[in-house]
Amino acid sequence: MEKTVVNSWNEWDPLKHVIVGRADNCHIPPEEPALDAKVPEDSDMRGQHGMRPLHTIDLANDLLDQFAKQLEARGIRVDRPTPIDHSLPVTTPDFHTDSQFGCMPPRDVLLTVGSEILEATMSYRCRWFEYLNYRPLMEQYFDEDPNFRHETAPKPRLTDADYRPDYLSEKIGVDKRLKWTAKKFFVTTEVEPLFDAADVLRFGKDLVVQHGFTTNLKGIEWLRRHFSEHRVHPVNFPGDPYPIHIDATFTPLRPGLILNNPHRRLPDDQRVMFEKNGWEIVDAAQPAHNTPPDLCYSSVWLSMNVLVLDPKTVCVEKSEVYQAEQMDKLGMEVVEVELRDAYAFGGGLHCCTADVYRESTCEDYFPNM
Ligand code: DAV
Repeated sequence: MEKTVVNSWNEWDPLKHVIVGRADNCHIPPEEPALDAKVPEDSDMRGQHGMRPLHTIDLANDLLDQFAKQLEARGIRVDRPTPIDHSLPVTTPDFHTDSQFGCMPPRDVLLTVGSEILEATMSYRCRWFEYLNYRPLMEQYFDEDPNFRHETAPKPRLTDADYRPDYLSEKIGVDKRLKWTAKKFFVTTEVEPLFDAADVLRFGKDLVVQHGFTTNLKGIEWLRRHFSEHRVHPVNFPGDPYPIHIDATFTPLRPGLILNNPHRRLPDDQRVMFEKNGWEIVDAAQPAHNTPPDLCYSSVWLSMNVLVLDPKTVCVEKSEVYQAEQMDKLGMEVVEVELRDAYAFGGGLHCCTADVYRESTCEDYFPNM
């Protein structure tokens, strides 16, 4: 077997080793404050919880297996998590929830920066133990790569004090949500550091972190102190009524080029660092669908949740024809991957993967600050 190397500094350098999630035993978690704030008010998921229908799990797993095979055929090593029993409740001295979630989106939990993989605090109670799905892999990498740094962020208490009660109402309405999110009045408070790994984008020496429902300012401050050799930039995207995770909003494709969701544009004052350094931010193509699949948390903008294999090659979901067309125009070779029937399990092609190794070094792409 090839030597195991944990190392990845950005979102685009040649991918050599990756984790692809699994849909096994995935649950719709019971209501809890942070999750309620995220589930769209008209969603078919409101008021139901429990294991997802078995035939949908099987279908999602087929697609994830097929994606893993496609990557392997391109010479990329693929590892898979070991699913824990997501039906088990979680009880800590501070909270209780009747079930957990799943392990389809490793990107939400694992943040790879250089030779480190950091387990995020997470911000939903049902995701408190999600890192356990990946522990067998972390233990293996620890044994196989003497330079691998396995880190974990302080486990949050996730008491009610972490969540704004204003968001508990089921009938807030999109207008009010947009006003609140524009003011950065998010569901999470600033009692303790909270972040999901999928709110972070890696640009070599710079980390760009979305402040929103799943990551608070204290979480960003924790990341700043933790990655003390990096520059950490908080960003937010007014226009998103449910701001969780940056990867259907802002998608770097290669040095100098980023796709931005046209409904969630980066505000002018936050564009300065990109403009000063010759980075182009272009509107992403329209999604091919008007609605997300059934029982899905994410928006139709999973169209731009792509996995870059190298600065010239990108995996795009097969039905997302407009996104693929735009990639082609931008000079990227498109690898079509069928994944839409797995979206409901935690997201798209970027969500369902986590970097282990990209052939990359820590570069400074923003010398003019
Ligand atoms: O647009 O619903 C999805 C991101 C999932 N990691 C959205 C964000």
